[in-house]
Amino acid sequence: MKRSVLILCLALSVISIARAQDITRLEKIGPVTTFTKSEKSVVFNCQDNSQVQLTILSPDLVRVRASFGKPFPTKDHSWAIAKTEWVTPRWSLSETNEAVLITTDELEVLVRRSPLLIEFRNAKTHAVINADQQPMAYDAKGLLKEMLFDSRGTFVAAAKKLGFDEHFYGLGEKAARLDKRRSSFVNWNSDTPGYLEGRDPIYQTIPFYTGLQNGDAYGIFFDNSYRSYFDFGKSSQQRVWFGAEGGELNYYFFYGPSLKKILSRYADLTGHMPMPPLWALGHQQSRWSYYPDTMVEEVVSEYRKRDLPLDVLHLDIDYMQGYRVFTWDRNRFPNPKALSEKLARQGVKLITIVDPGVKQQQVARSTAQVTSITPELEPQDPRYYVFDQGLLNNYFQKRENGDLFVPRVWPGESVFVDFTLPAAREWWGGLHRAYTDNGVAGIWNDMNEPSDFVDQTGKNQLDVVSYDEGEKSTHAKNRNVFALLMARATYEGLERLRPNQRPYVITRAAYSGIQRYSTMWTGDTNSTWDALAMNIPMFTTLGLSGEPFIGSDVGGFMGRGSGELLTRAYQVSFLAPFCRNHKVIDGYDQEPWRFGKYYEDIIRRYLKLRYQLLPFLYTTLEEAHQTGTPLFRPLVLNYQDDPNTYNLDDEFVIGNDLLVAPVVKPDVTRRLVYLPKGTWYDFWTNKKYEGGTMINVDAPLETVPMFVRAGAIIPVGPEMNYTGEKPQDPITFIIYPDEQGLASTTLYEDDGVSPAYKQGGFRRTTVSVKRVGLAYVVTVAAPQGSYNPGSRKFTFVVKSTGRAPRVATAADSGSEQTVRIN
Ligand code: MIG
Repeated sequence: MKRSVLILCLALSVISIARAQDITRLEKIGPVTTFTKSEKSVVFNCQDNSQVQLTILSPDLVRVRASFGKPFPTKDHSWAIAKTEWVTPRWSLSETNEAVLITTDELEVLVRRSPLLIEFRNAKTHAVINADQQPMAYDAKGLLKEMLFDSRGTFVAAAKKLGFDEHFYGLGEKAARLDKRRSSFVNWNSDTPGYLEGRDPIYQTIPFYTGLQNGDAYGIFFDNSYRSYFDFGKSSQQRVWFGAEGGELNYYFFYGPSLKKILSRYADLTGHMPMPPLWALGHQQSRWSYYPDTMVEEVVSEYRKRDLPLDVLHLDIDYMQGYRVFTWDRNRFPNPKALSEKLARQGVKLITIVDPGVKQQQVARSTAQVTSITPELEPQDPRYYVFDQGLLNNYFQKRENGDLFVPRVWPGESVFVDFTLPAAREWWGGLHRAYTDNGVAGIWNDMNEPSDFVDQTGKNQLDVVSYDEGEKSTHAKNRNVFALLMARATYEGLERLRPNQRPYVITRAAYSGIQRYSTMWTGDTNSTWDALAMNIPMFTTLGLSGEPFIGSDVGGFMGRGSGELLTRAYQVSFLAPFCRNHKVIDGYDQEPWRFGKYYEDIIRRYLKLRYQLLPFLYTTLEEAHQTGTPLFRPLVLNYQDDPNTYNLDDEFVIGNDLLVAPVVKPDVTRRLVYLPKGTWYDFWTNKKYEGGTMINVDAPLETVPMFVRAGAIIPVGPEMNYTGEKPQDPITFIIYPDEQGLASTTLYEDDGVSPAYKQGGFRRTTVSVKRVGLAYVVTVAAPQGSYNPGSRKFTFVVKSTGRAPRVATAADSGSEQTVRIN
């Protein structure tokens, strides 16, 4: 009964929102009267006093801004943008009575004067890539007022023609399938435990998508942090539209034609993911919550006893004194430093959760200030140093009437920091000393939508004011960037506290640009097959949205799983960058051994394989850092000319070379696998397949179907139970020759911990192989970079069908060398 009422309410609200959002009723921007050209942009003045600005940032990147009914404000700021200074490329302008044409080496932007319509075309072929379906529009008459979060906003929107065969990717974390065609989405960071497919919005806001038609891709980043909407042809077959409940119509247009090129440009614009520490690629175990310290030790020793790989153990909210962030519960964790040292001897690091809610603890005026140098270890009654300091310095969010904003979260009545204040960010970052001094290796940001138990829609925060670079704006604008700024404060704090170590942060909520500061996980999933199946499109979609370091609670967070589900979940996540098993407080235990030896043995095998593949995974991760191309990819990213990949969301590729087709249904031991054109080797049997077709393969619980691209070389290291347990010696290059007998790769290595890689402290080793007669000749090029991995051996293994692999070994000479495999 309760459920059906809920469903009815949901259905009604969907219908009314759809009607409310008819953007054809909005006021269209007026026709162009005049325009002015400057060194990098063109400003169009319109009949209705609106202005439109096109800025040429690079030959494939143009920014479009519109200001309705008034000239542009002087302030132009976004928390998402990393690069504001671009070297203006060569471009030109020509005009006719009807239109103005802007041309770069790659793009033509045609601006029709009346009505004002923008069209993007390929500069070489003049083919239209993307065109306005109606002029940019705004809600001059307040038609949509009722649906706004904050009625003081003005809805702005742009509409594009929907291609008959156009496919859409991106928007970050969505509980949806890969291809977003004919669906619509809302962005409003929300705490949505146990979300199911179709639940929208969930935790993050990444207003960036790519469109792909006839193998040609473009991207649009609508950089507006207000609640935003994207409709990829759901409400109408004529148009795609996007809009927001306030702020500017401000978007960046990227031209590919390749998706990879768009992702690389998006990374330039919003920031490249820095290299995380190598240990972050290790297996991680979490639970809400492991305590006291002896329980933590028990879990770790169980891992070691059972010969299961583990690098990180997470402490969820119960390690704190009454959920006070930056404190330790002294009964549960009397000596956190000793604990972290003990774990370190077993190769395990600690990550602690940090929520944004600071317990509101009003103090008696007479009480003396805490002067301890380790306040995090002191009893926090009667004074809680974090609340004290924040209050004293005016760092907490306030309502418009000047009252402190008091949400209710885990510590009870709490306050939130105004992270738009630079001084508050610096203070918050510095507070992490409470962890780093105690040997904690990384920080896990949760509840940063920000979640408020009083009300999850944000209404309770409507009039909360943030400094916002002096703009003093309210929640409607700041909600979606709260987590980005909290992660930034955390990252920058860790950087200052431990300048010789790469910070490691995990976040639940986000806005575009988050990849500069944090990795992410997909929040409170269910321990169900449906939720597991969604891992694949969610991970690949995040990768296509500029977030390469992602993962999900392995086995699912809520509800009771099973051995089969957990095993299949590992067969998806053992190749995800973030591989952490985590479980809700009242759920059935889910560590790898909890369902018996049969499942544990299979899980062990995949975890061990992950650790062997670390040289390969790390190399692919570095590619994400450099180029923005994610590690965990949908096939369409590598094969965008192949329509068979456009909505394929039960397979993925790691980098360019390893295709994985997991089973995400119960009781299934065979499945269909689509292999793109080219030759593929079965990872387990070396059997060769010709791609471009669907094959039917065995997939018993022990085996996840995996295929290696012919022409690839996969570098692997020794088996390990934690990163750094052994030197990477030997590095084994597993060679999968193509039809011509060729294969190649470039291995990336660095020290795995320090920021030295930014100054050339890495080693790149290119290995190429060719068949000469019956033998194979391997050439190892002289390595690049100043990192020295020390003396070690290389092993070369040539895989071929139907015969034993051929092997040769040689010492790594540190310079160019040739090895013959007979
Ligand atoms: O209100 O810290 O998504 O991973 O275990 C729940 C307790 C708060 C939500 C996170 C989950 C975590 C839990 N948190």
